[in-house]
Amino acid sequence: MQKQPKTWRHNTFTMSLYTRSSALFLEAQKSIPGGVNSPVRAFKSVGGTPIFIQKAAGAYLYCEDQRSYIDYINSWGPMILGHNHPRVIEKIKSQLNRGTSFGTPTELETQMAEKIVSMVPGIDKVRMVNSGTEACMSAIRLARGYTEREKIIKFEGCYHGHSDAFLIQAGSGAATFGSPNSPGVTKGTAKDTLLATYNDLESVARLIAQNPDQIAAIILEPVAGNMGCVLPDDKFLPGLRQLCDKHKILLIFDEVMTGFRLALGGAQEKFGVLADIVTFGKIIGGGLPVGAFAARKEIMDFLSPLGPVYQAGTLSGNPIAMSAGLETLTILEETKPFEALEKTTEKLHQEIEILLKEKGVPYSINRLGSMFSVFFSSTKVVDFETAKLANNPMFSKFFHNMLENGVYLPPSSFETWFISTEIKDLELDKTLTATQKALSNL
Ligand code: KE4
Repeated sequence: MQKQPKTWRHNTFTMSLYTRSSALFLEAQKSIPGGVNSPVRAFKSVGGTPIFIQKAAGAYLYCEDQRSYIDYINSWGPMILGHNHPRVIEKIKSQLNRGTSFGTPTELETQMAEKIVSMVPGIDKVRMVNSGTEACMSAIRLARGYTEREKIIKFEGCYHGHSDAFLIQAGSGAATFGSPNSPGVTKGTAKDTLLATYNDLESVARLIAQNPDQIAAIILEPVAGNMGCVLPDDKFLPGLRQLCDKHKILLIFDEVMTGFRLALGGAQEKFGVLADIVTFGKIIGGGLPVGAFAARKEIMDFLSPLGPVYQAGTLSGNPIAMSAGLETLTILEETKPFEALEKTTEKLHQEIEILLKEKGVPYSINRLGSMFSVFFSSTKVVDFETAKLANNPMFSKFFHNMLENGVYLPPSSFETWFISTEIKDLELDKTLTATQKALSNL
């Protein structure tokens, strides 16, 4: 018997369910670090062996072992319209016949930029990139170039991609600056990233007072999705806006997850608070690699080739990705599914809550729009510290029980469930039946 990979923790029963996925995972690990191209896919947080997906359609994923799952990951957010939306596929196909990449300006990019500007408040110009990481990394460089300041403030538990400035954890005790949370990130980089506590305006004011006139930007997820779903309290976003105005700091909303999900105009529209720079990803690519960052003209014109702040990308504004993203945004604009998505998510929340109460397990639930998280903890989750109190082993068991009952949740309690327009009553009923079985076997 071949040596099992250290992440192998399926029991024999489960192994038999996923023979092909298990074999593919063993194979993948020979040529891809950890067998995956993004760590969270490896199931390390929940244990067991990742399922290899062969295809998807609508609300469903179909794995290599001929099993189907109701999908609550939706590729970590992009597939708000469900998988393989016919209109999106049609646009991709027709662009394919015209070529895949030119490295020149195309009208599609202008149409995409104009569409985003027409939907999102407070911005005049957009620069396309290829991922959320690139969008957030570029936004920080632009903020530093524009303000001629070097430090940034981010929040514990918020994730803005894997560029060095963001892979920072809270410094020890009195130190106001952070320390690297990954090898390869230098102390020099870490000293310019300050860590505040989500929903704690005082922690931000303190950092500003300790670093007068040195902070270029404050960046946050206006609704956090990377410590599970955590909502801003009523005063948080307006309070940050006031602090930024007072101290001439740029406010950056990382809307890679919330953009075009909470509303056409994202969190800015939902909460009525305008950022200075907004970053996007996920949904604007319609399933293809796209990121973007946007701001008012006076800031964006600092970008090369107009201004001194350099930023570039071989495949930025790629015509296939623009076709998929443009059609996705157009469908969202035409159908305005946000109220229906909120109703579906509310029903899921209410029904799951009844089952959790019946089971008698400690839980708290956070939800906004089509973002949703169940924490196995009786403590309300308002920041990273309270998120960390949740019972991860219980979540892991729940995750695998749901998987075995045909429901694919994000494989970490520090992630958000994403609801797509293709989750209808049938899928809700199946999900609740699966939840009842999953809780009974906890
Ligand atoms: P990407 O570089 O992964 O496209 O985007 C980084 C990013 C930036 N900002 C926010 C708010 C994000 O949620 C993300 C990426 N989200 C994770 C899931 N929580 C992507 C999944 C993964 O890392 O594989």
